[in-house]
Amino acid sequence: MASLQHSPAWQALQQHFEQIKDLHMRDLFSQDPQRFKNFSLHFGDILLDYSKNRLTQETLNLLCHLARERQLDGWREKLFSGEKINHTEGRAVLHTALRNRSDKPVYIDGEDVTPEIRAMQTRMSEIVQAIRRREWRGITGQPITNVVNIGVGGSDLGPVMAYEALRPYAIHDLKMHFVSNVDESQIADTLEVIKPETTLFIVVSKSFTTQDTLVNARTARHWLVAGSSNPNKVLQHHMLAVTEKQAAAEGFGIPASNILPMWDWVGGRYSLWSAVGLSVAIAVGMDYFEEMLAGAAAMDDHFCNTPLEANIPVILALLGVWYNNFFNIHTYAVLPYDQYLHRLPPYLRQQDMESNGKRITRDGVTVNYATGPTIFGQLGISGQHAFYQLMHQGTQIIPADILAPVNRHYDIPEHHRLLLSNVFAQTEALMRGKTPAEVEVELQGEGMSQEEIDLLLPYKVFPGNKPTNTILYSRLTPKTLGTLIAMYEHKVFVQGVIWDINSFDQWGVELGKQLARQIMPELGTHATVTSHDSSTNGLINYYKSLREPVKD
Ligand code: G6Q
Repeated sequence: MASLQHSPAWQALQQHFEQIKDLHMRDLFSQDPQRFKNFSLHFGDILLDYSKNRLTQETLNLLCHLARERQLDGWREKLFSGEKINHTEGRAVLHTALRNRSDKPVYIDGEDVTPEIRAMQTRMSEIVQAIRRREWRGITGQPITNVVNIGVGGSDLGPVMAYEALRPYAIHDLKMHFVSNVDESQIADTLEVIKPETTLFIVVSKSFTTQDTLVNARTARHWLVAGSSNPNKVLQHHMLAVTEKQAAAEGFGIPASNILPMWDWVGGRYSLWSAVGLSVAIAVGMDYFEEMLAGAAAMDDHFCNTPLEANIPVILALLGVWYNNFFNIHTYAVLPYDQYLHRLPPYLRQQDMESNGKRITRDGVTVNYATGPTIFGQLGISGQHAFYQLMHQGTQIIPADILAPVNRHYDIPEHHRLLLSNVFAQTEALMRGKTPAEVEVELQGEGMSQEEIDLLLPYKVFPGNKPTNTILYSRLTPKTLGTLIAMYEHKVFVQGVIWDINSFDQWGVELGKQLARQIMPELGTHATVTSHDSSTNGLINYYKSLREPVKD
């Protein structure tokens, strides 16, 4: 296969880009009254409108040609069939098996993993029901009222995002907490509002070696067992683990019956579908959790069986490639207009940036093209009053996904229509902009003199031509959430295939961890540190000079 930039499809796209790069979307819309129809897709109750992008039918054809040329079909087959496509770690990538609703076997090294998955789901279901029915009791016989998920990265961002997204489905007499930060403030604040007798901790760590998680788990254990004559019994009632390393969790004091499995073929940032989602299942119940899995499975089916031109994750991925590699735009915004999706941007930031923040191809060569972009975002409605200024009138172009529910969870008049009017207004404004002639007429209408108009006009012009995808869905149900998350997972996968990188390892998070392990003992002494560069030495020594005595 030709290297990416020398491939015929890439070259054709490069030529095509030169022809269309200056087209304005205003003109594309006025030339084609069917543009919305031609560039939008439906899946279930989800609509993807991608007509407000800088593309023509030819762009789309060439992008799909690129995907075919990069053998997307073959890679998709490898993903779903359990081939070890995470080649740097020698692992299969089978988070899709966790939501496979059929009983079709899924083999890894010749062994069907479906029975193990079903056993995990059965155990999850038993735990969820026992807690929700108040049958799982604390050591003093009181029911559990607070659940604390201790985990970080992939063992935190997915659960907290999904829990927040599904709050309308959660029971109210169980409070969920998420502790991820080694900064003791987070666990200290959490412990302040809960009681040991009524709290259950879930320590989520695939490796059971992550220092951030272990230090929080030790603090939680200490708090739980303080003054107890039978710490093992306390942990039996108050601490669970989700991990691949059962022995390490048992060594920590968590009884085997309280440990749910993980597998090396599930990457941390793709693990929400496993027992890593236990906190979500406890909050919303196993039925809704399974609906979320079903929503994801439906998207898996769409991804596997829909022609590329109508395949939602494929289209999203190709648009990303179009901007990243041809327009040289390396930023991308996720802007939900749905309060319950307020944790989606940080979740997708990890999913995308940890997966495709790579610069070495599958053949070990350094790429000479851009790979994963910088992802940022927050609730769109708040962003409008803040950073949208740069999106409208700054010097950069930031393509954005705008997500919004058509229907609301609460029946309070006025709010939802106001919210949605902003969704439509923003995408229109970003696309159309405002021309000097339009500004002039507007200012004249306000009664301004020509002199005042001349002064103000350049500041009031909006260039427009800013791309957005609008994703509308009926309501954020568990099923819709599952579908949307799987859609983004597959989008990231497709981009990894095009860029010829391994989206499933994350060596880049290692170096800082290694150095922290070296620095930790240096912080425990009074000796001046000289073993690093002058900045790092200077910072450590400044820390030592100001540090107040603490018990460690
Ligand atoms: C995700 C990453 C990373 C990981 C955390 C927690 O894909 O690998 O975010 O999830 O470092 O790891 P543990 O679950 O092993 O504690």
